[in-house]
Amino acid sequence: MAKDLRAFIEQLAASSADQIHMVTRRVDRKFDITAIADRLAEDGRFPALFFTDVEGSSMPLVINLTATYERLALALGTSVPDMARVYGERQANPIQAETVSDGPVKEVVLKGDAVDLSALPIPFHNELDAGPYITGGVMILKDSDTGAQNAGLYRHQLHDPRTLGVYIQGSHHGGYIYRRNSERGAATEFALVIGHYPTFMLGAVSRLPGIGGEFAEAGALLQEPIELVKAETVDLMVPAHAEIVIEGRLLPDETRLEGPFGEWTGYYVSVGAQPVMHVSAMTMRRNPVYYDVFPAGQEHLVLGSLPRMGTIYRRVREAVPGVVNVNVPAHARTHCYISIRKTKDSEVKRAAMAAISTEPENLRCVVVVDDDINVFNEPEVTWAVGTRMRPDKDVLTIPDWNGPGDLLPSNWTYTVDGTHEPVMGAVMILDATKPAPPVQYPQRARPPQDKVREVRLEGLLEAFDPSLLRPPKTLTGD
Ligand SMILES: Cc1cc2nc3c(=O)[nH]c(=O)nc-3n(C[C@H](O)[C@H](O)[C@H](O)COP(=O)(O)O)c2cc1C
Ligand SMILES: [Mn+2]
Repeated sequence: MAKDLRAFIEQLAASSADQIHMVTRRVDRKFDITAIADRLAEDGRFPALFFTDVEGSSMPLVINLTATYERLALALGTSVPDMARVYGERQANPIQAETVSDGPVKEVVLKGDAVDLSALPIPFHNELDAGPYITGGVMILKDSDTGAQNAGLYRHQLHDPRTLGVYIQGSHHGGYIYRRNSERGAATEFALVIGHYPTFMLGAVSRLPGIGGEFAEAGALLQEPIELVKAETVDLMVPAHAEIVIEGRLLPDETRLEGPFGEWTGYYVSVGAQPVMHVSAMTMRRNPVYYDVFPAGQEHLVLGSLPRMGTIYRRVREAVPGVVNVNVPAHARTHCYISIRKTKDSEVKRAAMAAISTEPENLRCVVVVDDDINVFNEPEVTWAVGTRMRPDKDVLTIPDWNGPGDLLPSNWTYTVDGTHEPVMGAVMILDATKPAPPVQYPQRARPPQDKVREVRLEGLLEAFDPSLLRPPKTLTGD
């Protein structure tokens, strides 16, 4: 069976009862869905939520499906401590997509006036969002110079039942393709894919050299080729096993006000004139599941960070072969923790430099630790910073490293009269490693680790018996 959205939902439900929950009570698409997810997040819970009754839509909606590293690791068939390495290694071996003649995404074909995007359960997510947003859509565009298909995950405001907006950051390929076509006065065809196996979304978010290659990347992550079918009204190939595909055109230089929208930084930043997407067709399964990403929350961060972690791991390994692991924490995509088996003091800066050159826009704080520190255990990382770093020597700040402006609010200055100007931002490298051998540093105090690994907890811990604290009964007859 091809790996698709529903295959992953089933896999998840089978993996553990806590991973996915169903909500059958009717919810309003205006904030009910994200309010429930946010309430759970307050308690540190990020289960996938399957809503069966969204007001005004007959389609179920799944949010938070891709909100934790554990679930993304499950999709990759690996574990969290191994996922950056696995991701980096698979990236190096793309698997080309295959063309097929038909697929489940064609079970229903709607064209022209028959399309009504308001039939999709597109939510309003955060309080000041300008409207409902499609947050889990992968947009496919074709590079008119090479014919290569490019894919990226971008935000799409619902303007009206057959019109969407799109915000593409300047350096991303999607924007480049659209600008180039606009310069020539040509329209840009698009296909917007909603709902697939999580690795398809990860492939679309991966930062690849040159335009295109995302489907082959997704195939590598999936370990099987993505199957593609011809779109109905545009000259593009779309995944046969998607839930929903929306097709249409962007007209040259046509813009409409887009935003505000709560972004991955946790702020509303960008509002402005952005390209407009005119819809010509929608194809889908007979019973599609609408895939939604909770923006400005952990799901947005995790989905954006794993592809970067994989790339950072690969680049750092080129610079420092003794790299052990990399974590971009789920709650702070601006941070990166790298553990290395250090042999020379210079390896710290080399590792950090490799990481920041991979991810120049977003990283603010890179912490390098020794190999005895688990980078996925943040208290341990903080402990290493507190006990192995000397702030006067081990902090390196690189000014004017990124920006000016863009999505990070600290890359702007703000004035009391309400104006703001873009400025350059800096990055900080913290060396929280011990001096390289043969220098001796005090030993870490803990029980022997081989002894800890031998502990078997099953059946070890029993319910406490309070009678143990009562005085022993005196013998009868005294
Ligand atoms: C949930 C999520 C939402 C995203 N939204 C946007 C967006 O609105 N605009 C954008 O330019 N990039 C966005 N990205 C990042 C791009 O998908 C990513 O950088 C991708 O590699 C861009 O592909 P491209 O360079 O081929 O255009 C988002 C990523 C994630 C995970
Ligand atoms: Mn690309």
